Amino acid sequence: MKRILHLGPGNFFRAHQAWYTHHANAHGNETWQITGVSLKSSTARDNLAPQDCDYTLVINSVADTDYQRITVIDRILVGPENPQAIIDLIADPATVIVSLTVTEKGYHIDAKTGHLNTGNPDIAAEMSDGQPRTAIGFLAFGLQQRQQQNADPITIISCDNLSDNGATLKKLVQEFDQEASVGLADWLKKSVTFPGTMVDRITPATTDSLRQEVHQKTGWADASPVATELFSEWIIEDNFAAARPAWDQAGAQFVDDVSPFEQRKLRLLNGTHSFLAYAGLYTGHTYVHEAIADALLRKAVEDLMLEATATLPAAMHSDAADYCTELIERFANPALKHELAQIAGDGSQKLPVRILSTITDRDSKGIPSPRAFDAIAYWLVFIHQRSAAGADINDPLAKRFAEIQQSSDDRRSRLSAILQTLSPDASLDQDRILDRAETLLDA
Ligand code: CS2
Repeated sequence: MKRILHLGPGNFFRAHQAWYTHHANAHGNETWQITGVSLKSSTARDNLAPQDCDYTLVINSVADTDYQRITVIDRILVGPENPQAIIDLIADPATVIVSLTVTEKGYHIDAKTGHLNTGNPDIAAEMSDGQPRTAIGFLAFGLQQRQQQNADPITIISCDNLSDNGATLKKLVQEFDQEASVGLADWLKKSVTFPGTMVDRITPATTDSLRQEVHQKTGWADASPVATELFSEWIIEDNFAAARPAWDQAGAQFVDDVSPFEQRKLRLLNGTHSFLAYAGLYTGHTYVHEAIADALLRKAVEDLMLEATATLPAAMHSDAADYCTELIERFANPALKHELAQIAGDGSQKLPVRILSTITDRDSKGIPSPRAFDAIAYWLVFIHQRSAAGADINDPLAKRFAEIQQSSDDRRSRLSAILQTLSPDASLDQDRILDRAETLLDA
């Protein structure tokens, strides 16, 4: 039995990687088990432990619903309760892969420099007291112990929506290593790989009505079912330091270069998702399928898809139209009940990757990006309106947004300060975005 240690055992991971691993076990020669690690809250462990970490994956196609019991997770550890147990597992030779879905903000990238944000209080604390708190800290200290104990090669896989997620994670671990003198540099080069990945499966948050549905249909009072769509895609750079599950037998693809697939997914799916979230909430919708049924929003999404497609590598052009048509069908799936508010969270971390990237690429060729500008303007309006109403904002920069709200009586300067948090390229036509946001606010 081989182990994957997975940081961030949330819904997306349970609909995606855990599902692939569960099905790969049925095909491969070797059984892989996944141990989950929650870095902050104990909720996943508290819900899953009493049911042996099994759960129901509810797969919603437009036509029907499939209820699959996934049995690949053996336990879930909670970082703050016993950090050493997690370090020991990273060092354990039975652990062959460490994977992550910790969301964009879990990487602690400084938006201005692109480097590890050593000013983050958790990163600074773990560097000074050697007690890991973040994914990067756990990796650095866990790899340090592995190097000292057995030095077996290991693969670290980021499954988050970052551009160049493998290389980015490697760079962050190297920067932590250098800054905190962990002593990993040579061994990292020799024995640790960080394959890039493109991950895709739309996975809403769990609701009480999903729990009731699962109970009714399967007879099992599952405390933690996960709903997802039928579509699933996982493209993985074939760069493993040691063994890997037969994920390809379950539908994943191993390729030499993930980046064209990753750019296409981030800019087309995630970019238009974020657009729909902010523009849809502004327009009064609650769910993605409602927003995409709104003719004006749908047209805007199609325009944004065209803007983004023009920035993709040539290899992605021939089937781009089919890809976009399928995306719109996926968004329109009413069974998913995917809340726009869920996608709207953490915009400060998501928009640079999903939208600014499209703008920057087009700007460099002198081509305007009106719909991508709109996406940023709707986000500005979202942050501005919520700040003004004193409502909670789910974003690591929430405190900064509250300060901006207090900083000036002038609306335009507050909007401009919010825009600065994205660290936009100096050449970006910011006035145009601000004008658009003001028009939306005055409408
Ligand atoms: C969404 C993603 O919440 C969001 O930001 O855009 O979680 C999206 O559903 C997945 O990346 C789909 O693969």
